Amino acid sequence: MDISTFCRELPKIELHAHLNGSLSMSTMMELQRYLADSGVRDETNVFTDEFVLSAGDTRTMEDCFQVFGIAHALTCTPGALEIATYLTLQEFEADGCCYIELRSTPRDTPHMTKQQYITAILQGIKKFSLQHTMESRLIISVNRNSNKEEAEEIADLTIEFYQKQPELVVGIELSGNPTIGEFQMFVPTLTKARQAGLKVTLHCGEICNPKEILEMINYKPDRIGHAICIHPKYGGTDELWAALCKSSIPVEVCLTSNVNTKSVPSYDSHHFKLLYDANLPVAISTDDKGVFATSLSQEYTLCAETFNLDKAQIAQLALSTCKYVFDTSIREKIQENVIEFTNKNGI
Ligand code: 6MZ
Repeated sequence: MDISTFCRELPKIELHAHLNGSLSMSTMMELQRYLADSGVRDETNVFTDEFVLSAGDTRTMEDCFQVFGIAHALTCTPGALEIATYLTLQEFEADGCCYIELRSTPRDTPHMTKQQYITAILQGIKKFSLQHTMESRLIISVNRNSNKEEAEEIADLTIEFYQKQPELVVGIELSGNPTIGEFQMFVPTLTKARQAGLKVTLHCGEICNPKEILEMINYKPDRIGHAICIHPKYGGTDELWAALCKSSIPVEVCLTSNVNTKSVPSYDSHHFKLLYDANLPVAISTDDKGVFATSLSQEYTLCAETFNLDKAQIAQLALSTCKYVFDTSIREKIQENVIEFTNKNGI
């Protein structure tokens, strides 16, 4: 079996996937048809081609954040959002994913409230789970461009849904354009959710901001996303790198996203190698599989080919990722999936 087939068939765990960044072109087309049929005023006359960003694209990191508006126009009703969730989960499962923590930022739209937004995604997850074996959970996102009141509102909703459906809602996270907002402002809000029992993950070090990165590491989140500008080689400092190594916080690594947003210049120079060589916990993830035209198996394949990892090392990456899932009750079950596959393939 060649490495890309191996990576495709390996049971994988996705821990960093933004719903609206994960919509495939076919899902977007389906949503356009659905909205037209539902008689929703067509704000979706959008150029879906503009949605995909690839390496060498001249758009800046700031420009990247504009493209999410295209997906947002298509997920503006509860029905559309439920379909988007269902189809996206279906694609992850078809790609060999056995457990996913999908994340999304609740929005008020002319057609729904934030509460209805969360309900629609959970509806999509439940419907999917009735007919499929992949296990799906939800992490609620807080956008860095929110004000305190909005962040607080989202955290309160997250806690409310978590208390009612702890089997589905597992965490809260901070994301959005890293050039906007300050982590410190969100600390009381995130802490409230954490004290209620939710796990926390933070987008950390997507741009160089040593003060904020240190504050984030010291906050001891359950995971962090990206973790680029930490080592001195990547614009970080010895102090930050030492803090990360000491913390052992698992890092959600998104190779294609980081290259396409130009946060790292190339796959070869991606900081995955540093994290891996330092034996730090990593979870290979897609970030926005629609925007960056990737898949989880493609990210594993890229990782194997770029850093010369063999099948046993790749399988070990999937296996160790099981330890970092927020729903700890499912850990053993998904570990068994990976082990069964490796045993079957003599690895
Ligand atoms: C930071 C990102 C991101 O929440 O509407 N998002 N935040 N860094 C990234 N790296 C490229 N990629 C996506 O999905 C889209 C939202 O996820 C966040 C942004 O806030 C974006 O608007 P949802 O489902």
